[in-house]
Amino acid sequence: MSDQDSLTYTKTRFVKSAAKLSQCPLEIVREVAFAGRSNAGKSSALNCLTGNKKLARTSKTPGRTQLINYFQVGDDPLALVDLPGYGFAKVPLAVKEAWQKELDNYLTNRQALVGLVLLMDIRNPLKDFDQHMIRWADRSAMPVHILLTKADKLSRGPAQTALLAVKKALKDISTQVTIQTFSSLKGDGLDTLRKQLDQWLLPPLDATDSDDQQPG
Ligand SMILES: Nc1nc2c(ncn2[C@@H]2O[C@H](COP(=O)(O)OP(=O)(O)OP(=O)(O)O)[C@@H](O)[C@H]2O)c(=O)[nH]1
Ligand SMILES: [Mg+2]
Repeated sequence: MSDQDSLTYTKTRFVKSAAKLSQCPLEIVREVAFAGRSNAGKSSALNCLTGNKKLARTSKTPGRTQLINYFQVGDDPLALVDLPGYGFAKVPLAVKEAWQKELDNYLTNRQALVGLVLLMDIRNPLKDFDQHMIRWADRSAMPVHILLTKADKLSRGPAQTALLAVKKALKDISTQVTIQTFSSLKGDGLDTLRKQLDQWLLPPLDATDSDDQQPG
């Protein structure tokens, strides 16, 4: 197991894509999921964090990530998870609903999940999907780390104003919520993100972790 103070995120590799909870890898005992509306920048953030532009597929066409994609960090049973983006308009409603159901099932029942990184475009935060996720996390006592993405699209003043506004809007949430600005393009905010992921993923893995098996 890791006895380091920080994980080496550049040592991250693709493990598998799961279409539903029952396909999620059992060997992973602890994971952090990246969630957010389609086009929020989830795959870009993962690529930036791992220094591998080809790790997660990014696209100018929203809705490209349709599966629960697993990326293992180093040799420990730890993973980063790229979730399908929500809200892609061109996907038929029935498909959207099916995905929402799978996402809810994953969030509710995945034992390995220890934290959620919620990505929101800094110019357009706290949309319905984001609020839904935050409310779910609050009810489930799941810690959330919010990335206000594409911060390079705003200058420093407006970016800080947006950060403060989101902090204020979430001040009554009782689950652990941390918020930062982030730019995959510039790499701004990477250290803060790494520290949060380390906090969630690094504590020693004990026997109780691996005893928890998810239901099929
Ligand atoms: N300027 C800027 N553009 C970004 C940044 N992050 C992502 N983008 C762009 O936003 C678009 C969507 O990024 P993705 O990383 O594919 O978004 P996603 O959340 O994975 O989208 P889905 O897979 O559809 O859910 C791409 O064109 C990216 O190049 C950023 O920090 N700055
Ligand atoms: Mg994606």
